[in-house]
Parts: sequence; C-alpha cells; structure tokens
Amino acid sequence: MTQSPVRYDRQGAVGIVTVDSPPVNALSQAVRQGLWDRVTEGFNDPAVTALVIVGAGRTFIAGADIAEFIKGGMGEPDLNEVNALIESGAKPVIAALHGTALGGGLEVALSCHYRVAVPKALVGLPEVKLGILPGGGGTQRLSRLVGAKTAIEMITSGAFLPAAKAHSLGIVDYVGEGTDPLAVALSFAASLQAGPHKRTRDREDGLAADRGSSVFDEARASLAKSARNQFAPQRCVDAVEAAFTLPFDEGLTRERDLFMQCMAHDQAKALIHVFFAERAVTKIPDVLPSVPARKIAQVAVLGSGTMGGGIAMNFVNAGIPVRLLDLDQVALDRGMGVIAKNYAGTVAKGKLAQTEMDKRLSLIQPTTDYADLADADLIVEAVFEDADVKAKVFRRLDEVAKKGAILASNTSTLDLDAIAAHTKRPADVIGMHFFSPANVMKLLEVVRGRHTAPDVIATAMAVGKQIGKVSVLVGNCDGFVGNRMVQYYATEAQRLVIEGASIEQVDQAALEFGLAMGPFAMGDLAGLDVMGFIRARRVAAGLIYGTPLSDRIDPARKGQKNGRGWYRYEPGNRTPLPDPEVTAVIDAYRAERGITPRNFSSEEIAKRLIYSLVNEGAKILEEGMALRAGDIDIVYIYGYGFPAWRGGPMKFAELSGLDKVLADITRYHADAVAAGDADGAYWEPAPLLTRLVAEGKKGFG
Ligand code: T1G
Ligand code: NAD
Repeated sequence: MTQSPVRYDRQGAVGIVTVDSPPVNALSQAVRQGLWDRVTEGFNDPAVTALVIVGAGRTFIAGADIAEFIKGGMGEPDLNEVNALIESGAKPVIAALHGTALGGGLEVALSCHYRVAVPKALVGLPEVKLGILPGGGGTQRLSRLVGAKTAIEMITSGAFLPAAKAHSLGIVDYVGEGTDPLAVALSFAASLQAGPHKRTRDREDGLAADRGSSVFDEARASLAKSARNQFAPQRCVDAVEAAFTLPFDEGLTRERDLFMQCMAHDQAKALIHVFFAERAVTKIPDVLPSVPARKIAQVAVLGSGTMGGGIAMNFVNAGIPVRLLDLDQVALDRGMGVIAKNYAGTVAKGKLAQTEMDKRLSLIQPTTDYADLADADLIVEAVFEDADVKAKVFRRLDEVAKKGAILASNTSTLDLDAIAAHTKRPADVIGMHFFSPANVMKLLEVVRGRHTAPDVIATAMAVGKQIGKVSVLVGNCDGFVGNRMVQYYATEAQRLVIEGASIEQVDQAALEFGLAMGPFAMGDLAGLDVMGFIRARRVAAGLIYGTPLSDRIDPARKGQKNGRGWYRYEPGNRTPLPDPEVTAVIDAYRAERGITPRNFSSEEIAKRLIYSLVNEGAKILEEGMALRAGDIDIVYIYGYGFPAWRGGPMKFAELSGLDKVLADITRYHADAVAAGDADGAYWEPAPLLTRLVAEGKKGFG
C-alpha cells in the first residue's frame, strides 16, 4: 500500500496535518485523498481542539497538480469536496503558510477558518496565467474576504502577494515571525478564543458593498483592452460576479462551469504548454544537473555598444562585477553614458533607488586594456558583427584570458565554430545570444558549438538564470533559432505587400493575432541599415533574406533611429505612421512587375506570417538545432513578443491541426513555384511536418 503524502500528528491539543509531496506539495489525487483522510482523523480525534494544515519542505501547497489535470480530470475526492470538509468541521482549522500558497493551495487555506503566515510567504491565485480560473472555490471565498475590486485584481493578474499585504487585505489573519509556519500556527492556536469559528463561506464582509456594482463591467471593458482576445480573464470576472449575485453553493457551481469552459479552451492548452515548456528548457539530455557549473565571480564584456552596455547591466544588476572594454575612451564614455542614462531613467520612474544605481555603476570598471580581463571567469564579446573583427578579438582573448575562463560570443549571425577555431580552447567557447535591449529582453539563446564542453553549457545556462533570463540551448546554425525563423517571417511580410497587402494591413494582422509588434514596425526598431547589411551578406551567399522590394527603400531610411523607415515617425514619438513615399515605392515596384494588387484577409496574412515560422521551426527541430518544439515556443514568447496564450508558433500549429497547417504550407509553396518566386522557396514543406502528418501525429512530440 503506497504511503500517503499527507500525515497526521498531534502537538498538545492541536492536530497537525502535514502535506509532504515534493517539489511543491501540488494537490494531486493522493494529496487530496490524504487531506480528506487526515482532516477527518483530526476532526474525530478527541484529544485535539484545533487542526493545523501545513506543508513540508519549501512551500505550502502551490496549487492543483497541473501535470495531473492535463492528463484528463482530477479524480475523487474533488477539491471542492475536500474544502467543504475542512470548512464544515466542528474544530477550527488553521492554514500555516510559507513559501508560495497558490491556486488550489490558497483555496484550501481559504476554506480553513484562519490563515497564518511567516513573513516571507506569498499567496496568489495565478490560474489565469494557465488560461483557467480558480476552480476550488477561490473566486467565491476570496470575494467574501476582500470585495469585488481586489478579488478581480488578484484573480485576473495572478499576482503573488507578500504575507504583509495579504494580511492588510484580510486574506491572512496573522503574520508571525521567523521561517517556521508550524510554530506560528501553534502560537496562534494557543491564542484562539472559544468558537464559533466563522466559515469563510458565511462571511459577508466583502460582499455587501459591491452587490450590483459596475465594477464587473468596468473590469470586463478594461480587460478587453489589456488582455485582448484572451478568454480566461473575462471568465474570471464572471466567476467573481457570481459571488455577489448568487448564494454560495450556486456560485460554486457557476465557478466550476466557467472553470470547465476555460479548461476546454485552446488558450488553456497553450498556456499550460508554456508553463511546462519554460521548465523543460533547463533540461539538457546530455548535460545532467550533476554537471558542476564553473564559478562566475568576475565578468568581462567586450564592446560597450547597443548590446555590450545592456549585457553589462544584467550582470551588475545581479551583483556581479564587470570589466567593460572597448576600443578607446570615446567609445567607452559613450557606452557608460548610455548605461548611466538607462539607470537614471529607472530611478526617475521610482523603480530603482539612487543608491542602488550608484552601487551598480560602481561595479562596472571601464577599460581599454585587455590585460584587465585576465581574472575574468566569463568574457562576453559584443563587438562589431564582422568575422575578421571577431577572429582578432578571440585570438587576443585566447592570449589574455585565464585558464578555465569561459569565452562567450553575442554574435547573432556568425558561425560560432569558426570563431572558436581562432582559439586553442574551443571547449571553453560558447554563444550567449542576448536580445535587444539586452537589459530588458528575457530571452538568452545559449549556442552550443561543436566542441563546447558540458560544464561550459551548464555554466552559461546557470548564469542565464542568475541574471534573470530564460535561457534556451540552441545549435550553431545560421541565425540559430530565433533569427533563423524570423528572416522568413520578415521575407513573407514583404511578399504579402508585393502581392497587394499594405504595410499597415500586415502589421495590423500581426497585432490582431496577438503579437506585440508587426514585422515592419519590428524592422524599423531593429534598424533598416542592420537589415540591409544582413540582406546583402545573405543574398551574396545565395540565401534568402527579404525581397528586392527592400532594396528599393531609400538607404537613408534607417527606421525608428532616424524617424524614417517602412513608416515615418514624429520626433520623440515611436508611433509608426504611414509614409506616402514608401507607398509610392511599393506601387512602382508592383507596376514594374505587372502585379495587380489583390485583397487579403487578416486571417490569411496571419497564417502566412506564422506558418513561415512553423515550417522553419520544423526544419530546425529535424536538424537538432533545438531540443524540443517547446524550446522554440519559449524562444518566440520571450524573444519576439509571441503571445503566450497562443502557445508559441509550434504549439499554435498543433492546436490548429498539423494536417491543416501542412496543407496551407504546401499551397503557399506551390504558389511561389508557380509564380517563379525564388524568395518563396522556404515554403518547401519541412520533411518532419510531412512525415508527422503522414503518420497521423498531432504534435511535434
Ligand atoms: N503542478 C504540478 N507541478 C508543478 C506545479 C503544479 N501546480 N508547480 C510547480 N510544479 C513543478 C514544476 O514543473 C517543476 O518541475 C517543479 O515543480 C519546480 O517548479 C483548482 C486548477 C510554485 C512558484 O499556477 O508558479 O490550482 O521541472 O521550477 O521556480 O484552482 O512552480 O522540476 O520537473 O517552477 O521555485 C495553480 C504553478 C495551479 C503555480 C515554484 N498554481 N507553479 O517556482 O520552481 S492551477 C500555479 C509555480 C490550480 C485550482 C487550479 C512555480 C512555483 P520540474 P519550478 P520555482
Ligand atoms: P554596436 O556597433 O552598437 O557596438 C559594438 C561595439 O564594439 C562598439 O562600441 C565598438 O567600439 C566595439 N568594438 C568594435 N571592435 C572592437 C574590438 N576589437 N575590441 C573592443 N571593442 C570593439 O553593435 P551591437 O549592435 O551592440 O552588436 C554587437 C554584437 O551583438 C554583434 O555581434 C551583433 O550581431 C550582436 N547582436 C546585436 C543585436 C542588436 O539588436 N543590435 C542583437 C543581438 C546580438
């Protein structure tokens, strides 16, 4: 008989129900059954007058077991039954909170008569981040404690609240000292007055004031803007409103109904996929967690330009000192100036204390002398994207860097193995590809070279986590994962315009799909000069990147940085405005080729943009340049503003039906071939996609 993950003990007159199911005491069926059995045992224990529910290990219950419920259903006893049992007992039940009391975990606590916490505890109902809503009474019980406005805010944001804040809102009744939740609960139990002890379901505190209030419609209206196209946030408001319009049990039924609607929605499938995909990226089959990471106490960054400055900020933000090297003092002063300006902006917004800014700046030591890099444990190179410049730099680093130092390149398009070959220590060379602005974007592509050592990979992944990045291991190929896919996305955007869509229409379709920015506005942000430079290099190598249309755009148009690109920009304003000069170039380009512009629906535009990513993603997967389809999804969500509620490009394709996606891709390829358009050659269906569909597979595995 398997051991229950929930045990019962007694301390004096208090029964202790301990949930011990690592890593986060998630409410699996066994935990729910254990809670049922042990709480019943405590209620029937004549020697105790109160019960405490506490979590063993690092946290109280952190929610329902997501892995269990995506396998279909939650099995008996249902969480609502467990909560009803806890709430119905003749003895007061105290929830002792530490770590993260989240989702179903907070719902268990809300069904207790009292909640106490250690100061560092966090509480929250983050279900909306999984595309669902609290389905264990959270919307009904929390509303009774905090009222409509706070309940809606907590449930539609999914935010984690610190114990003190939860106490001030009346969610937590007592915040004790120290780190031991049981000790806090036992001292609280000792101070408990005789009953009756009010059930949360009977509390009216938060209800009266908001009955018939307009807060619900206001919330729906604002969520329609801030969470456009998203299903669960709206259903969260519906569920909270039920607490103010229905008796408790009917409200609970309504909540469960809405919960099931969310569970059935593709957005929940997408967001739950993202939850696990984000945790899976840390797992590298041939670099086991036992591989020790190298100690990184001192970092050096080469190049203090657009990327170097932001990269340096990441390290000092994490308290790691940085030597910042550039060619000369002028370049260094410019680079340090940009860093200081960035921090000053954050201070001005009240998001950083001046003292902290000063401390971080003091951790950056500018230098022009390579000798100053001799004690660095990790050196990140971010100099010009030129193979000869990189080669010269890595030869120099090979001379000055200490034994065991990791040499990382931030190159976005060059061959990492070619760079490593300029050193006698290719095993210590790795790619750390940050995204602009490097101190803001969460994605870090960690590029594995042919010779990169496992502990160097382990170290780069660990450093990524340490500086707050989502690190994804990728293979060394042209553009790695993100940029390799986006070049066909950007090319397809131009092809759509050549065939008749307007630049605004293409970008609008991308926004309606949920992307943070359209392809043309993105091009203007990155810089048309940078794009032009990459296009020239790729076309010279016989590769696709954009179309000849982009060669017609006046090279003086650099994009946002000079107010003119595919769009025009008013000085000091980042709003893209249509530019008739560009429209004229497009009209002339079509006329020269005898192209009669045709109409496009937003849906067709979005399909062609997104499927271009999917097709290339499938090729990347087949080549082993990404470990999992989920890794590609995480790259796009954290690096390219792909909406998480769509799951990422690969998950979106699975939810759309791989067979349907392949049918469209095959058609786009045939159209390109029929039009003799070599720039559309990337539409050749990925063999992996063709094979999966032929085998009747629904996913990339
Ligand atoms: N279910 C299953 N596994 C979970 C889990 C959960 N709820 N939470 C974490 N894990 C696994 C995770 O996959 C990882 O596994 C390991 O635990 C450590 O997690 C009815 C239906 C708690 C803040 O949304 O936010 O309740 O990769 O790496 O960074 O209303 O995990 O090691 O194999 O993330 O320290 C609501 C989700 C569920 C909270 C800890 N609860 N979890 O963060 O560690 S829905 C949540 C988190 C619900 C009810 C509904 C975080 C954390 P592995 P980790 P961490
Ligand atoms: P940048 O031109 O803004 O900065 C490059 C800096 O390197 C300049 O300050 C220059 O003085 C310095 N430099 C040049 N040669 C040097 C040398 N031999 N030794 C020391 N310093 C030297 O360029 P950037 O946009 O920051 O790009 C840097 C690298 O990051 C490139 O490899 C680029 O591909 C990559 N990258 C750029 C972006 C982006 O969006 N800009 C994104 C990801 C990666």
